[in-house]
Amino acid sequence: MRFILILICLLNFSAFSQMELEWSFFHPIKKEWIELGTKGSVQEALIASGELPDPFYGTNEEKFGWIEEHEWIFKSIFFLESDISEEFAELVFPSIDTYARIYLNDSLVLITDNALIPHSVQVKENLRVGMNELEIIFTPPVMYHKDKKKVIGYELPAPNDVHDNAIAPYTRKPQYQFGWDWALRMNTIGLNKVVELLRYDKARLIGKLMNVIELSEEKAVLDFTFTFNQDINDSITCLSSIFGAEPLKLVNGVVTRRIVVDSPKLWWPRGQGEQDLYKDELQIITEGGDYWIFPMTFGIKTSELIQETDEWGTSYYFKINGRRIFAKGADYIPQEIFPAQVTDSAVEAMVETMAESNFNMVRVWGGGYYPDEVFFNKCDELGIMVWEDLMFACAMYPGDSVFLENVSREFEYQVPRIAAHPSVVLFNGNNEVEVAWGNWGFQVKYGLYGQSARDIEQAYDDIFKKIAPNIINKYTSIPYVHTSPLSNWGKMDLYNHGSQHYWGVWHGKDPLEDFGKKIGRFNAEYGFQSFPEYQTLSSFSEPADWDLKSAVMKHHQKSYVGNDMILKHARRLYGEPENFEEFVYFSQLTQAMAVSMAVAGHRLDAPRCGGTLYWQLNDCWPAPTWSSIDYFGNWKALQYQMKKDFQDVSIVAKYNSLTEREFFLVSDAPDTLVYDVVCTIHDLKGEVLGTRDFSTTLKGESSFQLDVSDILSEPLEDLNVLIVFKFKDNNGEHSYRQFENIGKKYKKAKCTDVTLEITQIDEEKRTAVIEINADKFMRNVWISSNVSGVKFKTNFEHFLPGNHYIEIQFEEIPKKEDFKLMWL
Ligand code: BMA
Repeated sequence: MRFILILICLLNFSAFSQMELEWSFFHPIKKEWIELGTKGSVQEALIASGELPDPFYGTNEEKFGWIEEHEWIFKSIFFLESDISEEFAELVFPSIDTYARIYLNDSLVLITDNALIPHSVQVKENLRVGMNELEIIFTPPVMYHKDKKKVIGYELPAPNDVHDNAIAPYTRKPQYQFGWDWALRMNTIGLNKVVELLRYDKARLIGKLMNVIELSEEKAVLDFTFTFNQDINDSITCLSSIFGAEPLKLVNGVVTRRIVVDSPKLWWPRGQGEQDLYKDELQIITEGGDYWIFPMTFGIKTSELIQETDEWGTSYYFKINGRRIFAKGADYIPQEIFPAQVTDSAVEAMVETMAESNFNMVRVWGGGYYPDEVFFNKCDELGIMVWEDLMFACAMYPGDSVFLENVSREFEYQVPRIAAHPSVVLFNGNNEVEVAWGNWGFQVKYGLYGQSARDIEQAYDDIFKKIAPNIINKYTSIPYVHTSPLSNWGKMDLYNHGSQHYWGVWHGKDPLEDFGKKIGRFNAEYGFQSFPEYQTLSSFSEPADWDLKSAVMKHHQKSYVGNDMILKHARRLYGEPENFEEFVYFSQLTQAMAVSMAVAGHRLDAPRCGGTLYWQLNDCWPAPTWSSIDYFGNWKALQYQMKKDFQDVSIVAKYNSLTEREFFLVSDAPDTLVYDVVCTIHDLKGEVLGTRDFSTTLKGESSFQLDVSDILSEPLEDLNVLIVFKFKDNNGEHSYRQFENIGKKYKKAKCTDVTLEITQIDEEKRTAVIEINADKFMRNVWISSNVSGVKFKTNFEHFLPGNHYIEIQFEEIPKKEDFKLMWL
């Protein structure tokens, strides 16, 4: 048992100590105790003990269902040498999953019902000198809600919950763990975070929030609010290392200090300015002599969501610090199916990837959990705007008083914590709850008419139109919208109003090129699936499974639409894949093309369009999904494509049809600048057939057509050429974009035409350069590695004959045999 004692010398010498508890749990069938460690779930412990296999491999997921049919008893035994001399002894459960009764030395001390918030209880009276026994009895959600229908008389729609007893919406637990169209079902039971026994003499500071009340160039009016876990009422001095001292009153454990900052430094999204963060050190001293000292980092910005009637319909765009900003990014889902396994460094790496890929926004999607501080801190630092969903998705939710009180507690905890971060620009009530009720046929499927329908609508209004906005407005000026999308896909006029999740290609029958044509006022979701690379496929399958019809591939495809949709569109673009390997490659190219078409359409549609967030950035297990980065962090073709398409100043291709496209220089940079673009058209041997120079002045969110149609005397459509654009972006950096134009008589280069060498290995920096020599033109060259930890700076580029260099980063010194090339 780890025991950490931190003594802090304060005015009145109060102590603070933390003890991390270790657990074991009782196996209800084997009737034995199993070690858990300090955190984790029953499922993870049974994998670690060898009783259960890797749940991602093959169809192993099916071996985990029985766990939900038993109650699980956890036990922690800890020793206290002497009486507790401190004033308080508190047990803190930062994320207990989910329905639990907690007994300390045989007394029931706490009952929990929400894995999305911390729970804590004062236990000084229940502790004793010597051995102490803490016991938790977990009831799995399916058992806890076995009588759900009896309770309210009808069933709440929960189409993603794959259990016969679908109860996801009744349970305040990450909804994706009940099954999703990109996730296995893994209904964890246990402790997502470490449980601690805290001992201390004075109240604990449990909340620090800064809210921007007013902002202009001359001044910012800010309210700082500090919250303690005890109802203290006292006169205090609040001393800030930036703003000096002020006498104030602490009322019921809460104090607010108003500060006026002259000529404030602002926090801007990346690409728009600096991410200025103030680093303050605060001290609060009560008249009674209690004393707290703590750091506080904050950033000053305002955010507005502009929803106005205009010439097209109803707008939906963000203004940060009064400036309109076009949002670019993706939807973020939990990084692991087991929340306890997400590490801070993995979260930071994910946010760094967003910045590297030129995102300026991420949407935290509502079927997961509220991210930890590390996520928001990194977004603050790197200038990634956060659109934060409240955790509700694709189901109808209960409206009884127990549930409403539960979600109120959840918002009361999460909203001020999250709102304290300058990167957060929007709270959104839920993912697709309203659109589901209106369009997914729930009424017929679940027989919801009359009173039951009215109850469901009332619950919706109570949660998303009353409780959530009231709590959000109480703490922050960050805007709130009750749902996303506000408008469904379908009829053309629907694209003129508010936020949009465009699923017409995947869930409908629209052709791929509609991605660039059906454009909402703000595109918060749209996407296309692909398969992850071979190394990832090998982690859960054998070569014998590499067939779309194999049990393993079918098992990993969780979307009802299925693998045939990928094949259908891939075939249309690239022809019949010769083998599974080629299918995987085509799937990634098709996905990159689909989303790229959409992004070009969206960027060129500004100011009608206010932003573009594709579905989905990442994965929580290895499988074919809509992600652009696979479970192991490998970039798919889409991620490389987005890095280019999202550059603040970029060249994008607008597809009028699959064969007809136009090129545009597009800018989101705030400054007005002159751009010079050189276009060169090469034949596939590399000879220059023609060039043209373009020059234009662009001012934020504007574009300029680069008409290349008459550079050559023949129509481009009939030629096999490579079109290359070179330009300097708004930061003066050299950029280039290349687009192949392949007509009919095209012959793919043979393997004998290509060589690969590894050069410039730098063992210290862990970098190298891969040199590829091609005798013939190679289209969409995909280089992948069969050892993990290799990162390619560029990928899926077109190569004219000659030498090409790809910078890589590695973990282990790479060998040439580790790499594999595919091309068209
Ligand atoms: C939207 C998302 C997710 C889903 C995705 C793909 O509905 O909000 O629920 O995974 O589409 O179907």
